[in-house]
Formats: sequence, C-alpha cells, structure tokens
Amino acid sequence: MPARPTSLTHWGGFSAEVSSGDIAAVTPLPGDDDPSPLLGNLPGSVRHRSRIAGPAIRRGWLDDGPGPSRRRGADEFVAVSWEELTDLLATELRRVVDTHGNEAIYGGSYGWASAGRFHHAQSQVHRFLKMLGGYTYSRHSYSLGATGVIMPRVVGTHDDLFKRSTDWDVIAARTDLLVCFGGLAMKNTGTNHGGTTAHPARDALRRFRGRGGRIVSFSPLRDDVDGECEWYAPVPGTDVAIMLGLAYVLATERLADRGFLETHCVGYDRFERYLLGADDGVAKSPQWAAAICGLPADEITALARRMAAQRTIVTVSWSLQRVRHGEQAPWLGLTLAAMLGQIGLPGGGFGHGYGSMNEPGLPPLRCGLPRLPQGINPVSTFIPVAAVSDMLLHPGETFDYNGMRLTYPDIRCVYWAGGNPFHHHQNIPRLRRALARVDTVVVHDPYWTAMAKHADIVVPSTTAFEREDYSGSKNDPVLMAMPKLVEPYADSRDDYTTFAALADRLGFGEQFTEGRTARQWLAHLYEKWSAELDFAVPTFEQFWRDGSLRLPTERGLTLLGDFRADPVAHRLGTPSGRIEIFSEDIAGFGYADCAGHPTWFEPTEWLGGERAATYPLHLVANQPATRLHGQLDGGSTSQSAKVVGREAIRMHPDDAAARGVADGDVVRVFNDRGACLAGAVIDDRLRRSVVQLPTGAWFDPADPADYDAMCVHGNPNVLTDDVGTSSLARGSTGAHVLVQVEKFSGPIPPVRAHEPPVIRQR
Ligand SMILES: Nc1nc2c(c(=O)[nH]1)N[C@H]1C(S)=C(S)[C@@H](COP(=O)(O)OP(=O)(O)OC[C@H]3O[C@@H](n4cnc5c(=O)[nH]c(N)nc54)[C@H](O)[C@@H]3O)O[C@H]1N2
Ligand SMILES: Nc1nc2c(c(=O)[nH]1)N[C@H]1C(S)=C(S)[C@@H](COP(=O)(O)OP(=O)(O)OC[C@H]3O[C@@H](n4cnc5c(=O)[nH]c(N)nc54)[C@H](O)[C@@H]3O)O[C@H]1N2
Ligand SMILES: [Mo]
Repeated sequence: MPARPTSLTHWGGFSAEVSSGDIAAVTPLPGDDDPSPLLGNLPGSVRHRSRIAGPAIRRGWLDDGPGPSRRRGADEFVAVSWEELTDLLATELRRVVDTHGNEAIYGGSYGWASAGRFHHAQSQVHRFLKMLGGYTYSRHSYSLGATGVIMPRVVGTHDDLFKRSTDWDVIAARTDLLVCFGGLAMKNTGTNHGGTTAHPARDALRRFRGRGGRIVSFSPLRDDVDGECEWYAPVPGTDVAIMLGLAYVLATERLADRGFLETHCVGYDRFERYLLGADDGVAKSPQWAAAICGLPADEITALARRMAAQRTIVTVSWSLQRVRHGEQAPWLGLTLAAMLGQIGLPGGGFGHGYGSMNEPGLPPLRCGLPRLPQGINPVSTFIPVAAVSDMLLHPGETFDYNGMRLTYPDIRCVYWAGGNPFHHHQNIPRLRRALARVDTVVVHDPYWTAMAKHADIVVPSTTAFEREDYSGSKNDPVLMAMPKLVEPYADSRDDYTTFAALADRLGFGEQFTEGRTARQWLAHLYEKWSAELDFAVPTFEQFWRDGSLRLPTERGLTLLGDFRADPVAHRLGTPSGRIEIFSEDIAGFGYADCAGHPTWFEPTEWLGGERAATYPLHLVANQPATRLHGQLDGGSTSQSAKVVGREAIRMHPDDAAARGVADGDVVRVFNDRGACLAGAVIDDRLRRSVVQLPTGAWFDPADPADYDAMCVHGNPNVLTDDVGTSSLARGSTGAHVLVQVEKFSGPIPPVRAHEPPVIRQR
C-alpha cells in the first residue's frame, strides 16, 4: 500500500495517515476546492470506543426467545461467537418465514451507510432478503418523501430534478437572480450519496456574484447563505403563502408568460381561479401573504416584478418538503417558475436542492456505474418509508397513499443494516414503543448507535476503511478505488461475509456468493460494466493500481432544456406530457390534505397556530454542519461544536433573555411528546421565536428503561411529530416542531451516548 493511501466518504475524498490500526490524520484530495470539514471526524473513528467489538445478543432474547419486549434499549448483552450468531439468526429468520411468511420481515433498512458500492449495506441486505423469499420493503426517503411522490406526477420525474439539474457553470454565466426558498446552505453541499470528489458550489457562487448576480434568501437563518444576500426571514413554514403572493403579482400585472403556460403546461386556468380567489373569495395577494408570513407586502410585490424582469431561477430546498403539506412548496416553486416562462432557458427556471446536497448543479455521468445485481422481491407489500412506527403499531389497518389504499402488514422481525432510525425517525418515544412490539430486531452497524442498543441480535460490521470497494455516484466524475486502510476492528466483519455465512446456513449460499470473494465481485462487476461502455477504460487491475478513473460527463445542462425546445418530442412522463399545474389524477383522489393544484394549507407546527400559545418557539431541526446525520458524532469536528457535551441549540438574544438563558447554559427543550437537553448558543443570525437544533446527536435517554425519559444529549427527534406530509406521500415531517425552552436547573447528567452497553461474556 502507498504511504498515504486514498479513499472516499460520502463527503469527500482524502489521503490518510494510518497508524496503530486507525486513521491518524487525513488530507483532502488535491483538486477539491472546498473540502468538507466533516473529514475532521475520521481520525480515531476506526477504533473509537463506540465500535461494536463482536457479535452480541440481548440477554432477554437469549433467555426467553423471540417476542415483544419493553427491555429493548435497557437490557444487557451477551457476547457470542460468529458461529452462534449465524445459527441463532438463521434459525430465527426460518421461524419467522415458516410461521408468518416473508411479509412479516421488515427489511426497509433505510439509511445512508457508507460510500462504496459493493459493500453498500442496503444493496447487500436487500439482495440477501430477496433470496430468502422476500420482505416488506419501503419506498422513497426521509430526504425527499413528498417530492418523490408529487414531482413525478406533475413534472414526470423527481431524480432528474437533481441529477440533470442546471449546471453551476450555467448559473455562474447566465443567471441574474437566484430566489432561494430555504437558502443555499453550503454546509449541506459537502455530501453526496455514494461519495463525491469535488465541491464546486462555493466557487460557482463567487463567479455568479462577480458577474453581478444577486441572491434572495428566504430562510429563518441568515447563515443559510454564506456571504452577501438579501435575507428575508419569514415565519417558518409559510413559503407557500409567499410564493402565492409572488404568483398573484405575476398574474395580475400581466407578467405571467401565457404562451409558455399554454404550450408547456396544463391546468394554469384552474390554479388561477384559486390564486385570484374566484371560488373561495380569498385573493392570494401580497397583502394576504404578508399577514401569514410576516414580511411586508410591498417587498413581495417588488420581488415579483424583479423576477419577471431578469433571468431568474426559483429554487426550493429539500427542507421545505420535509414538513406537513410538504408536497406544496416544490409544486408551487415549479408553478412560479412556469409562470415566469423561463423553464428550460439557460440560467432560468426551476431548481430543487441547490444548497441541500452536492449533486444539484453537478454534471451527470454519460455512463452508468458498476452495480451489484439486486434480483426481484417476491413480496409486494411496502410502506412509505416514514410510516415505520405506524406500521409496527397498527398491523392490519388500512391507510391512504398516492391514490392507493394500503394495509399495514403484521411485522415480526425488523431487519436493519446501514441506517439508524434513532437518527432519522420522528417521535422517538413512539418509535421505542413500536420496536417493543415485534419478536426480533436485527441490527448490523459498526457502532453502538441507539438502534444497535435496541436490537436483539447485534451484528458488528466493518467500516468502509476496513475492506476493499469502489465508489460510484451519478454526479461525480471520478470512480475511486477504496483500498483497505486498516485491518477490521476486533471481531467485526463486512456485511457481505455475514450474509454469505447466513445464506450458506439457510441453503442458498452458492446463489448469494456465486462463488466469489468480495475482491472477485469487485473485479467481476467492473468488468461487466466496462464491457457495456462505448469508450475504453483500463482493466480492473490497472484501475485498482491507479486508484481512480475519470469518467465523461454531460456539461452545461439546463434543467428541462430539451422539453422547452420541443415539448412533443421530449414530452414529460406526466399524463398530459406537460407540467401539471392542475393534476386531474391528484384531484381525483379527493384528499382533504392535497388538492388538484398547489394550495396553502395551514401547518400544525407553526407560530401562527394555536399550538404556539403553549410551545412558542419554532424549532428548525436541520442537517448538522459538523457531521453527516448521526455518523461519527464522536469525531472531533462534531465534538468541537458541542456545548457542555450537548448538541448546540441556537437562540435569538431576545428569546434567550426572556428565559434567563445565557450563552453556554444547558437548557431543556420540550413539548408534549418529549424533552432533551442542549447547550445554548446565543446568536442574532436567526429570526426571533426560532431556535435551531440540528439532527444527529446520538439519542441518550436519562433512564434507558423509561420510554418517556428525556434525551440528555440533544436529539431533536424526541420532539418531532410522527405525522406524514399528507395522504398523497406520507413523507417525513421532521424539519419543523414547536417547543418551549427553559434553563435546566438540575444536576447536569453525564452524556453516555457513545458508551457501549453492558456486555457479559459467557
Ligand atoms: N428531525 C429530522 N429528522 C431527520 C431529518 C431532518 O431534517 N429532521 N433528515 C432526514 C434525512 S434527510 C435523512 S437522509 C435521514 C438520515 O438517516 P440515516 O441515514 O439513518 O442516518 P445515518 O446516521 O447516516 O445512519 C447510517 C448508519 O449506517 C452505519 N454504517 C456505516 N457504514 C456501514 C456499513 O458498511 N454497514 C452497516 N451495516 N452499517 C454502516 C452508520 O454507522 C450509521 O449508524 O435522517 C432524517 N431525519
Ligand atoms: N453537513 C451535512 N450536510 C448534509 C447532510 C448532513 O447530515 N450534514 N445531510 C444530507 C441529506 S441526507 C439531505 S437529504 C440534505 C437535506 O437538505 P435540506 O433538507 O435542504 O437541509 P436542511 O439543513 O434541513 O435545511 C436547509 C435549510 O432550510 C431552512 N429552512 C427550514 N425550514 C424552512 C422554512 O420553513 N422556510 C424556509 N424558507 N427555509 C427553511 C433551514 O434554515 C435550513 O438550514 O442535506 C444533505 N447534506
Ligand atoms: Mo436525506
């Protein structure tokens, strides 16, 4: 191995200094102009004390066998051998399948796991469970729960909105005005699912500003845009009202592009009746919007005129759809851009997710990527991913989803590899009760996350740095080799080896491995992929020696450019082939919470509603600047931002003063669902009555046996509501929640989130 081997994470490539079986130091790869600070979490992560050293079984499960249990999360564990683990797990899977059918296994396994496509945990677990005869699966993501359902219906795609979005270079060269709902948070552009080797957003914005480009940011946080911008801080959750106010000005001042609406869209007339108040008597005017969002009406009017006069992109961050009625903001953002008539023109039109992820604005590959074949799931039962607690708590009940009426299956075994529901799911006290109902919880993870602590069968995985793999991401031009940097920690194993042994015990070993080692799979998938390319690439051995391979990309894209040029030849995948400002299909579902055109619905968790009388602060639970989700929370970038060992909650000086809270105080954040401690940071770069507590502090209950205990570390998902966006998508609504904050007066409890549970030897 070279002295400083290179590898890759979701947030960037690096070269590593390796010593004593761990990563000692990392340096970003040359060519990355704006490396992610998250790289700072890597040193010391392989041998961190929160690693799972070996296979473990929960005491109660081992003694009493499978069954519902409220001891999950509070019990001790018993260390077992790999032999025993494989035996117990294979026997339990066989029992569940034989007694209850394959549908009784929930193999959703949502989560980001690590970069590296072969060992990608979801690919491995789903392939394994398919060969076992299938499993109940999940659709869509916590990232894009609402978008993933609404946008295919109204613009015929959702992932092309990011993967074939308008190139940063085009924005830098052609756009005059970027109107950003949810800002353009550079902290978020560090990451890309599958890995990333470059971060061009900041430089593109520098060039854009250098040409005189302007940024208008609607966001509760000033620092959602780095550097100069026109900052508007509306009441959180009111973007749809603001967009309606803007649309009203376009409609009534003859600024809407009637030609484009006529040739490329359907249903504008139906929407306009709503906009002008023809049916309900309520004109959605700037004055109407101002009363809801708290911004001056004349500024909304002035902005609408500017948008029509200039080359403008309307961009909507993903956070805006992770709220109740989250379908509306991206749909209305698209509608507003359609009214401006600039969709498909270079530097104009619509964006979704600039400032949410690295991928938007990056040119897509001109080719596919090596892929592990997945097979077909013989079970057709599924849930929208964020309905996991609903499903576990309500087997047999029916619910609406995307025009279908579905039934929750009766789950006996929850199988998780590569994700952390105690990071991603809302209302953790409810999640704990849901997990208590099943017979068996299986978790593969390298770390003792709260999810691993709630498992019955704990399977210690390796990290991406203890095995061989390669990257793969549609909007990254480099295929990176990921050599093994260090030997696997203690008795951990990669998920492939675990599943191969299980498959062998269950009688389909040969089918699962096809007789290949992991290294042979890497070579095989690479060779299969390269044989289908229309250009030459080096042999696998050569690629592995080179360490990386640059692939061709499609530069200079404009979102929907083809469709604009020829809406017939490039018809969209919607029923009409056009942008659906009114959707007959959605209207036909008759949902009270999602109409046939974009609509303002009052949220439940917002400052304008009744709930704010009891919980008067609007908590923004956004993505952490210091880590990816809960990953490597113990690392130094993450730890250095904690306050008294807790996650930092930002408060406006006035809100802090009103509560006698000073910078550096430990505070209690609470509502009727739960409570957590956090460390106060006083900052005037946020709107009054807004507090910000990012996700990702590992859940740490004061008393693990009490399912209502407060989290002493600052996980906002003890507070969030586990309710879907609407009957259409049932996406996660974790971005917003109303809370109250008080200075914490008791003795400050220790943070034990990163300590392993009690593990007995036999
Ligand atoms: N309140 C609120 N909640 C949110 C959000 C929000 O905005 N607000 N955002 C949501 C969003 S957008 C997302 S995407 C989710 C993210 O939720 P998750 O993706 O579930 O969060 P991660 O912490 O990335 O979990 C990945 C887990 O995989 C493990 N892992 C890494 N490599 C491997 C491997 O090789 N094998 C195995 N078996 N495991 C591995 C890591 O240790 C980690 O525990 O959170 C959601 N939750
Ligand atoms: N550093 C880091 N980057 C990440 C991640 C991470 O964990 N860490 N996670 C990645 C993942 S999986 C995803 S899906 C994306 C998510 O991307 P997003 O969902 O866009 O990310 P957030 O940080 O939750 O939200 C972006 C900003 O929207 C603003 N905002 C919140 N509510 C409102 C509102 O009602 N109105 C307006 N106008 N603005 C609002 C917040 O101030 C927030 O900072 O981020 C990705 N990037
Ligand atoms: Mo996400």
